[in-house]
Amino acid sequence: MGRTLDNAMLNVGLKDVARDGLSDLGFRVEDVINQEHDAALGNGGLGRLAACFLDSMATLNYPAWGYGLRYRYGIFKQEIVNGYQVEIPDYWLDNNPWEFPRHEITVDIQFYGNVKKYQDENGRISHSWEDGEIVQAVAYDVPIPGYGTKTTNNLRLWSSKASSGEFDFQKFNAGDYESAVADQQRAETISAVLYPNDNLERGKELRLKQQYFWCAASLFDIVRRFKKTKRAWGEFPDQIAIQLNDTHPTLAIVELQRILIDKEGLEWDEAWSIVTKTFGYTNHTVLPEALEKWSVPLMQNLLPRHLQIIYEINLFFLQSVEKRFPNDRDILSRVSIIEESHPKMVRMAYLAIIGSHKVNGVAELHSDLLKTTLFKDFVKIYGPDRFTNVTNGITPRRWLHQANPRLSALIAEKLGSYDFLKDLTLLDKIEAFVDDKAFREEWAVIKRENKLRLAKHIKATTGFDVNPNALFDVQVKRIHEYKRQQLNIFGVIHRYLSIKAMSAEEKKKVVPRVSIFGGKAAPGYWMAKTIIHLINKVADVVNKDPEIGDLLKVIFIADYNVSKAEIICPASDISEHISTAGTEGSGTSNMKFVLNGGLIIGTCDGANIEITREIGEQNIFLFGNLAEDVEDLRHRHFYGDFKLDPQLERVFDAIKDNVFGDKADFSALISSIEEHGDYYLVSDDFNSYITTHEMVDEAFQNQEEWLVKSIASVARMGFFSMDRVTNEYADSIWNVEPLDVKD
Ligand code: CBF
Repeated sequence: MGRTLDNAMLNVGLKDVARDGLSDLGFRVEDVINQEHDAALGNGGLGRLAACFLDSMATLNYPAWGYGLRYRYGIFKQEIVNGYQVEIPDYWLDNNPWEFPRHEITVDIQFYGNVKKYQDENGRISHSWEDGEIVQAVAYDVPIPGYGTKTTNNLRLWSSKASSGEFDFQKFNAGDYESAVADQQRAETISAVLYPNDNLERGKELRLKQQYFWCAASLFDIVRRFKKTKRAWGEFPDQIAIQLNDTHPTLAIVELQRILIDKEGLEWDEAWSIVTKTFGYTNHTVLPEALEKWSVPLMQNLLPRHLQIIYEINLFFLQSVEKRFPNDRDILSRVSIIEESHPKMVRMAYLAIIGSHKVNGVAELHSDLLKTTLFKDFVKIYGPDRFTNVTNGITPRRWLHQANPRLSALIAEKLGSYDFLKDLTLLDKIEAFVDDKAFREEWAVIKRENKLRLAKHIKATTGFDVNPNALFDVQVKRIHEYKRQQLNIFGVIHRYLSIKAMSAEEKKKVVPRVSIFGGKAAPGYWMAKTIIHLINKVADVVNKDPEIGDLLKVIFIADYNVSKAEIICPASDISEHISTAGTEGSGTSNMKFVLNGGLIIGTCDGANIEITREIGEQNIFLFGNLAEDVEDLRHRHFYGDFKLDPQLERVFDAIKDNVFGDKADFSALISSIEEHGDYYLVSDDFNSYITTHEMVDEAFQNQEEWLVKSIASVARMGFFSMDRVTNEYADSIWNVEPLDVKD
C-alpha cells in the first residue's frame, strides 16, 4: 500500500488545508508526510495492483472490500552491506494511525482435526469437521477514501490470536506456563510475517495456514453480511463477486462450498453452481516456479475436510471431461486437480479455473499465452469464452498527482481542470500543446526538478553525487533472472569498457549516464542476490574511476518500496522493462514511468506491447527476440547450438579478470549463461540490447525531439488507468454497478 497520509489528503481534497494549518504551527506538510512508515504487505506488482484496485473501486463508487492479512512484519527492509543484500525485519505497526482495531469482529478458524460422517434417518449423509485447533482472526479495518467522492471503502486485514484470548489463563493457573505461552505464540505466528518471495512458491505449511486463515475469515465475514439480508442462497452470486488475485486465495472456493453444504445444508450441485458464479480468477504469471501446488499429505493433515471436497470437485469435473472426450484418456491426467506425483499435489490454478466463471490474464500477450500453453486443455473443455484478458493499469491519483504534483498541475492548467484524474483519456488533449515551446520548456523544467529530487535522495542514501544533466536510466523492480537485471548490468559493464577504450576526443561525444537500480531479492534466491552483489561491485569500481568521471555512474538504491518509487518514477529519462519475451505477466512500473514522462526501453513482453500500440513505435525503444522464438532458442541451446555474443564475452572476460572483485563471486551467474543453456536468453538479446541503447543515447541528444516523445507518450496513456481496468472487471466479470453515495 505504501504510505497513506498524502494519498488520503489528496483524495479527500484536504491537502491545502493541511498544508496551511501545519504551516501555521511551524511545520512543513512534506516533513509530516515523510514520517510515515510504508505499509509493505506484499512483494511486488501483484500486491501493488491490488492497492491500485482499492483506490479505483472507491473512486468509481463500487461497493467493494479488500481482504488481506495484517502481517506484523511486512516485506523485509533491505540494507546493502559490502555490496551484499542484508535483510532487516520491518516492524511497521508502531504509530500506525490508519487501522481501526475491530475487536468485536472475530472469527474462529479451525485447523487439523478429523472428519466424521453422519447419516440421518432419511439416509442423508453429512460431514462434520471436528477437533483440531482453533485460532482466532481479529479484524483491523483500513479506510480507503476515493478521489473526489464521498465513498470510502474498507480494507479488512486479519490478525491471528490464540482462541483463548491473549493468553490461556486456565493453563496458566494450572501451572502449565510454557504451554500457555506456546499456544499463544503458535497462533500469532500465522499473521507474523509475509513470505518474501515474488513469483516463487515453496510449499511451506505455515504459508498454507496463512492462506486458509485469510480465506476462511474473509468468507465468514462475507457470508455473515449476506445472511443479514435474509435473501435466498440462490441470490448470493447476484449480490457478491469475489475476485481471486492469483491462486493464493483459491481455498476460498473450497471453503464456500464447505460452508454451503456442511453448514447451510445445501445440495452439492446447488452449492457448486453458487460457488462458480461467485468467483473469478486472475492469473498473473506463466512462470512454472510460481504456479502453486500443495502436497496432498500436507493438506490432508491441515485441512482434512477441504481435501475431501477438492477430491469431490475433481471427481465431478473429470467425469464431465470423460463424457465429452471419451477417447482421450490423457486429457484426464493433464487437467486433473490432483497431480499424480510423489507425493501427490493439488494444482491450485486448475482448482481456481474449475471453481470460477471467468479466468483472465493481465496483458494481451500473457492472456494469449495462457490460452495456447498453460491452460489450453481447459480452453478445449470450457470453450474460449471462459478465458479473457484485462490488461493491467495504475491509479493516476498516486502515480501522477501524488508522485508528480508539478506535472499534474501543469496538465491541469492546460486542460482547465483536474478532471483527467478521474478520466485519464482526457490526457490526449495535451498533445495539442506539443508544439508550444513554452509548454515544452515547463515540461523539461519539471523533469529536471524531479531528477534533482532523486539526485538529493541518492546523495543522502549512497553518498554519490550524480549529474542531473546525465541521462537517468532506471530499472527498479524485484530482482529476478527473468526480469534480467543481469542483462542491464552487463550492458553497463560494456559501456564502461567502451568508454575506457576511448580517446579524449571520443569521450567528448559520450552522453553521460546514471544507471540506477533498485529492488529486493528473495532472501533464499541466491542468483538474484549475486546480481545485486555484481551491481554494487560494478558501482564501486565505476564510480571511483577518474577516467570515467561523470560519463557513467552506477547507483543501487537500497530498500526499494512504494514511497521510493514515488520519487524515482518521475525522475527517469529512460527506464528498463527487459524481461525475456513471454515471461512478464504485464508489468506495471512500465506504465508508471511513461505516465511520468519517461521513455522506456523494453522487450516485446507483457504490457510493453500494448504501451507501444497506444503511444506509437516511435516513442519506445524495443529490442530482443519475440516470445514466439523463445522456446526454439532454448531448445537449440539445450542441444549445444549456442555461441556467446562476442561483446558479452568481453564483459565476461573483465569479470573473470577480477575487475569487479573476486571473479569467483560471479562464476555461477556467468556459467548459467555460458555453460548451462542461457535460459533467459541474455546472450541472444545482448547485441540488440546494446545497439538499442546507442539509439537511446542518440535520441537523448536531441532534447526537443525527446520532449515531443515524452509529451506525446503521456498524452496517449489514458488506456492504462486503473479505472478502465476496474470498469472492465465490473462489466465483464463481476456484473456490478457503481453505487452513488449521497451527501
Ligand atoms: O498483475 C500484476 C503483476 O503481477 C506479478 O507481479 C506477479 O504475478 N507476481 C507479475 O509478475 C507482473 O507481471 C504483473 O504486472
